Amino acid sequence: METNTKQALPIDRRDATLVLAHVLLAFVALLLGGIAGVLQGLVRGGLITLPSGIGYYQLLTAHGVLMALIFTTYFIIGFMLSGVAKTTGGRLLPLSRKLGWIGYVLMTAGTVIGTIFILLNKATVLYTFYAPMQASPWFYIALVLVVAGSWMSGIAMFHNYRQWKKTNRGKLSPLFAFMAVVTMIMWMVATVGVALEIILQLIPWSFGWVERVNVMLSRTLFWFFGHPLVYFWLLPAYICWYVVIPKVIGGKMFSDALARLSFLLFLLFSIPVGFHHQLMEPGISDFWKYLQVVLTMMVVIPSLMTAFSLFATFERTGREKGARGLFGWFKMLPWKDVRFFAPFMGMLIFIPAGAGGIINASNQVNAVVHNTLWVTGHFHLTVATTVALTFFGITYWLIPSITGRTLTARMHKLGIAQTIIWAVGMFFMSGSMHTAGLFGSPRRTAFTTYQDHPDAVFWMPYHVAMAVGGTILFIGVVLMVYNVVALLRAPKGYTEYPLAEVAETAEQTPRLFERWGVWISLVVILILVAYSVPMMDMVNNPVPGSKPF
Ligand code: HAS
Ligand code: CU
Repeated sequence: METNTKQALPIDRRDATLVLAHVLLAFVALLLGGIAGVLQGLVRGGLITLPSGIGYYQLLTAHGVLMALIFTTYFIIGFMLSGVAKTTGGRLLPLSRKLGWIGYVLMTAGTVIGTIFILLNKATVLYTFYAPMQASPWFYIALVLVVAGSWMSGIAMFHNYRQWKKTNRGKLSPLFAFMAVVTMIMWMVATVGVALEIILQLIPWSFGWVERVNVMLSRTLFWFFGHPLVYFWLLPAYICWYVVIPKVIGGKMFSDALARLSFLLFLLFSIPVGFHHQLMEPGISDFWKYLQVVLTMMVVIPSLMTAFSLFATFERTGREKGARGLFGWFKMLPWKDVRFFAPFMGMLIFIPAGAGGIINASNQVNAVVHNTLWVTGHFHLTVATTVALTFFGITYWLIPSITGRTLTARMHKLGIAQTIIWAVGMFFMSGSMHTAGLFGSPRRTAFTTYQDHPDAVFWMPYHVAMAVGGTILFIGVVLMVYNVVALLRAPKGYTEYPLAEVAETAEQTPRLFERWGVWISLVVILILVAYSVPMMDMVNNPVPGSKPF
């Protein structure tokens, strides 16, 4: 029995441990972040007051940091390390494995220090840590550790990929590894922005070495990172959609070339678009905002390509199974398989979520929605539903496959129940956020009646609905954590690591797609075009920043 399970693991046992360590810490963060989330939802709905000693904004910071930064990053790195190991020889090379562990230790040190300072109320600056709100220097140092750790794991993935290319000269790399490499290159270029902000501006300022920071510049450096950050969450979900889902539904991938091209377009257009978060800010001239809005619309294209590719995969697979009529294929999808159902709900919800993003990006309409709960609604659909449900869907097969256990029928049922609870909770919460936002209810605010302002009367019922949705979602968090524990204790056996093949009809993939020098140069050129002049303006005409608070 023991030897059997040993052979059955899809990746080296030592790598399986590394991956599991990442995935489990991700779910610890999800649980802690979920507790903060439900409490703040109840406060905002006017249903509870917090015990003195805990602040609303403190909880909001804990929620944002643990969910959006910690849960995602650990899960992404664990998942991508597993897939890179699986597709480049079944294991991480010794150097890669070592880097993976160094990365894990650095990230965990950062997470622990950061969480402690948030709990001490010394880092109540929300997950975007805008200056002139100031945190303890240790909070910023903690963030540097998390980013530095993620870089180690990125280098680990590059190393495995390069060695594979060396020993398989002239061959096209495995698609999963290629996608992981694109994701990590994008992440590394993007984190340069936030690293400059933290190291050159925020740390010296919070130690008191300098009195003021250039706030415009700091926000610009943040969003240079902040927008690609959202694609750092999305691309691993897309890896699952492109590479895993076709296999799970019993079909083949529509096109390898199209999948790679969409990832390359994300690499090019994810970064030079940060101004779409700053459309309402002074200090950036219209021309540069306009240019970045155009580039934002460019980055929508690879998502539309992804939607097309998925529909094609679903329809073809259905027809091969004998589906008839225009929509007969729909019924052929494996609705009772949680590996499909959870990510599918993520895809479905990404249709309105992405449409909301295009609304945000349209300059004039941004004036209506910016800084309202609408935006909070937008990102709870994108990252907290599309991405989160896809990650949950991955968990159901990833944990059993790397621990040598089976995904039982009972687990499928629990997973489907979890997905439905999540979707229903989010329908209430995010739906109310969008609506209240259109009525003008601001984001990032604790409970208030605005001195009984007449408009606040419209908002209140929606704030209560948000709290109801948030409570349902919290049940979803608890059930998900239960599911993770149940997966760890499932009966011993074999669960496949599902990776699809490409359809025979697909086009050949152009070799140009792996000429990294070309792509990285284009990234640098686009960034220089979109950012150098406006950033020089900010440096040359600094607005004297206010004193920290
Ligand atoms: Fe966003 C704000 C624009 C996508 C996350 N966004 C945010 C914030 C977050 C976030 C966290 O332009 C708040 C930051 C803060 O704290 O201030 N966003 C966009 C645009 C897109 C977009 C244009 N966002 C995302 C994704 C996120 C995310 C993805 C996380 C993962 N966003 C904005 C803007 C703001 C913003 C402004 C600033 C607002 C402000 O004023 O502050 C696009 O990338 C969206 C493209 C997506 C699509 C959808 C394609 C659909 C697919 C599914 C296919 C479905 C299938 C199912 C196949 C066009 C791929 C089959 C169905 C059957 C029925 C069979
Ligand atoms: Cu953005």
